[in-house]
Amino acid sequence: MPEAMVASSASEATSGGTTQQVDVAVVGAGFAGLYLLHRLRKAGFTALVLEEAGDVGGTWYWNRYPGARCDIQTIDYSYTFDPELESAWKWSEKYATQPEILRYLGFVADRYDLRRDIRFGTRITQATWDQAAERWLLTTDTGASVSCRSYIMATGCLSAPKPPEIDGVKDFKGEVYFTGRWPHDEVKLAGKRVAVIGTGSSGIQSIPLIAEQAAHLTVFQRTPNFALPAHNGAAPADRAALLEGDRAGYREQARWSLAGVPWPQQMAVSWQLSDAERRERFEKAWAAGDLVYILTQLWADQAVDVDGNALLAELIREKIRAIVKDPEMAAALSPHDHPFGAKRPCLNRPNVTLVNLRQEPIRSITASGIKTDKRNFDVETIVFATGFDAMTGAIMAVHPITGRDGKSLSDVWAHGPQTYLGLTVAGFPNLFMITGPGSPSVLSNMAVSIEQHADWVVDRLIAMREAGFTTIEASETAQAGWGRHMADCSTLTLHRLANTWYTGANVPGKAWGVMPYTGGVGPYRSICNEVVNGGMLGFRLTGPNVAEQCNDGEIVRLQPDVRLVLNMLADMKLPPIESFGSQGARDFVAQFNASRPVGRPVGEVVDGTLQGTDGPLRYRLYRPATPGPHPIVVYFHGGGWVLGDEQSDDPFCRDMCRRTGMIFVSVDYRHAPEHRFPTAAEDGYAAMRWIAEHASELGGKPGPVMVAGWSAGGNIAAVTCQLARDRGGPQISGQLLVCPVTDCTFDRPSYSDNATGYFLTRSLMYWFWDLYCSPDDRTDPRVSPLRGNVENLPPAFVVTCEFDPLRDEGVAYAQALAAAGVPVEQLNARGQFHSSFTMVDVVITGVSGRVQMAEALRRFAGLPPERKHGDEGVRPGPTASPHEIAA
Ligand code: NA7
Repeated sequence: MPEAMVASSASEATSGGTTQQVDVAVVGAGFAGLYLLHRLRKAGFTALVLEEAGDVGGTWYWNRYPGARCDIQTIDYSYTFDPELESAWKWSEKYATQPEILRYLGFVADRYDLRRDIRFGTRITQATWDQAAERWLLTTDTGASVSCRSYIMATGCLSAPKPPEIDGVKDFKGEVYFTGRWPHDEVKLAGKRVAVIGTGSSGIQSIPLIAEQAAHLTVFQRTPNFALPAHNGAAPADRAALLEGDRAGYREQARWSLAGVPWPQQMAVSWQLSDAERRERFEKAWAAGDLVYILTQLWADQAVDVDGNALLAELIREKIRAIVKDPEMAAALSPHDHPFGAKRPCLNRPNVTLVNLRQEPIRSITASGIKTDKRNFDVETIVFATGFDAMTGAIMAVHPITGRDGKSLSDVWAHGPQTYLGLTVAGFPNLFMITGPGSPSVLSNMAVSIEQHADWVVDRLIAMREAGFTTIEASETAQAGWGRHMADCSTLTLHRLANTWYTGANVPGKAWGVMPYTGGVGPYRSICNEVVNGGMLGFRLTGPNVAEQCNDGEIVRLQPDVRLVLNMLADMKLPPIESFGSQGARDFVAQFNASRPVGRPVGEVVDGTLQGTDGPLRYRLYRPATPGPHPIVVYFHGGGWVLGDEQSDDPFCRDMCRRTGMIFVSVDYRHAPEHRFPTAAEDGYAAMRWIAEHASELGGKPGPVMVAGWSAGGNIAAVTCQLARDRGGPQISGQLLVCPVTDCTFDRPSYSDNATGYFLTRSLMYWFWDLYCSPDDRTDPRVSPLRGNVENLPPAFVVTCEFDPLRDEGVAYAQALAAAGVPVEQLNARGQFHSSFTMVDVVITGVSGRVQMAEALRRFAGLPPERKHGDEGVRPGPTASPHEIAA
């Protein structure tokens, strides 16, 4: 190994040795550290990399166990910053082996002459922020210390092996190896009795190769993992052609994709596809042997919905049963306890006998082997493939990291990592992490994420230098906001449902939480850019000769899926809906609805007509698959009294029908401008009356009905309750008002806070009001129920959304009901917009709200709560908890 050569930048003697002075110190000489060094140097900073290992490579230096390979196709797992580098290196295989990746990193180090600024064989023992000097002091195990203005942890996510928490490891007389710290000298396993503990990626990759050498191999498996064939070989011609055809375009697409590999977003949902179509897609993915492909390309709900995921998991288990003939062994190898993709699946497959630790847990390790509850296994070598203290382990290995006011990072992170953007931590000025917890990191193509992080950090350092700032620090507000956004994102995926290193659950005592950012690489990149464009939002910047700058705030207040939807709509640059005219707006809505995911199946959908005041009105009835009779909910669609019909909220009605186990009857009341006030209100009341009178014929329970409605439909539902009370019935047992219109004034703050940018605009509301109701009529309780008598009304569940012009009038109505003694619960949905709850299967974060709505309706009907859909597992968290404002 070449001796480290270190740049002779300014150094000064200290009592413990010399202290080298640099602008930036980077810890780690893996993918991230190497690129950082290259960029920092080019930007004119003095920079030094400190690396514990004897050479470059990071994770790929240490993880050299037999069979170690990457699981992202290597053409994607490469640096992209220099086209000349790209043409100078050719990967030999689709999934390169560890030695080839290590050679590549060595090649990069040589090409840019990086080693001269890397101090190898040096471990950082402590890092301390010196507030007066505005510098970090890094202490090392060699005695020489480093003083730097900025300190960058490029320590990797999977680089601190998890210590084996099994009793007796020290008693074992044979040889012990860790896959994550495999020796550089040859390990002789030939003819030996070997045990491998762990069947994650490292175990599964190494087992076949160890089995080839060992006389006998015993594999100790606690949790079976999904393993897929990798079909390794040359890079697939189609992917290579795509890359070669337009290298810059391909790379750019990767940067904006969800996982850092350019695959399109799947639109078809699982229940839209037939069995045969699903199978065909699955077989194609199985044959492709591509992790990102099978994780993202089968159907849109595979990673976000328990049912959609279960279909895929069962297809994989079918494959396992077909390959492993012994049914007992096949069962032992078949994962059932976690959704596919929630643990990192493995490409490859073990074919050895194994010990199922679920049936006979390891008691201890003895001098001669491994003792389980049932047996003793005599072995000469134990290989621990037991994984890593992921994401935080390598950062916390520098201990203590002491920030401003003597704060220790391990204290700040005692209950789990808190970061701003996964890049910085409040209280730790000028400290950066590359692919830290809170960034897409391990849920992405690391090469893409590393380049983005390194570029972002170095660009900020350059900008600070130009502006005269010497410190940068995340604010507590920004960090707390990022924590909320992280939690919101994690409700979107199924990662929360598995005990994995993604959540810290693999390390006893570690705080639980989904550590990587699950919102995707492209969205994350745009957020990082927005922080910069927003004047370094959420960062405090100081410098000796400039005024302090702190543009404080939260970078993402919308729910992540709402943000995606709104960004998509903004990209479409649509003219305002009101500019289409009423018919044009109806056509637009019809077209828009045609492109949404189809609603989920219910027991039966029946179209019919009912008798309104002036003639027939259409309705659509959604019947649950369970035996009836069912309670009935009369539903009024949204659309500002102008747009929509009995089918326009189809996915919402289906979803609520499934969740409540109730009949939903969606009514097509007449619309403005053809039919102005009070037609919609009177149609609503008449329809409700007819449905209540015909409940039995419709298959419903006779007796009180419930009403529900969204937006203008919420207005009609609220009005219907007042009319039913005043006109002698029929009896209504509860009202669900989702973002209802309740009043004709436009001066509440939500009308200005959310006037534009959230799809339902203030000007669209003005237009709806103008078409439906003349100014003279607007205070009539049949259109402004808030102006009416709100006493003695049925119990209500009122939903309001933070980013909705109608938010405050919904809140006002709930408060008025409560003040009048009506039992009311109110859901203030944080980060949601007007359409969040009706955009079923698009705005997934709306699930927890719909679960609460369904529970409220069941309470109104006197039914017990029912939890039968997998997605109720979504932790409501702080997103949308109903708060009872009156009993
Ligand atoms: P993983 O994926 O964390 O796998 C570790 C394996 O070791 C897994 O099967 C664990 O079972 C098992 N394990 C861990 N501790 C024990 C104990 N105490 N007893 C028995 N079995 C145990 O780590 P890898 O190194 O394989 O892969 C990490 C990542 O590197 C991978 O995802 C790729 O991205 C590259 P468990 O599942 O916890 O029941």
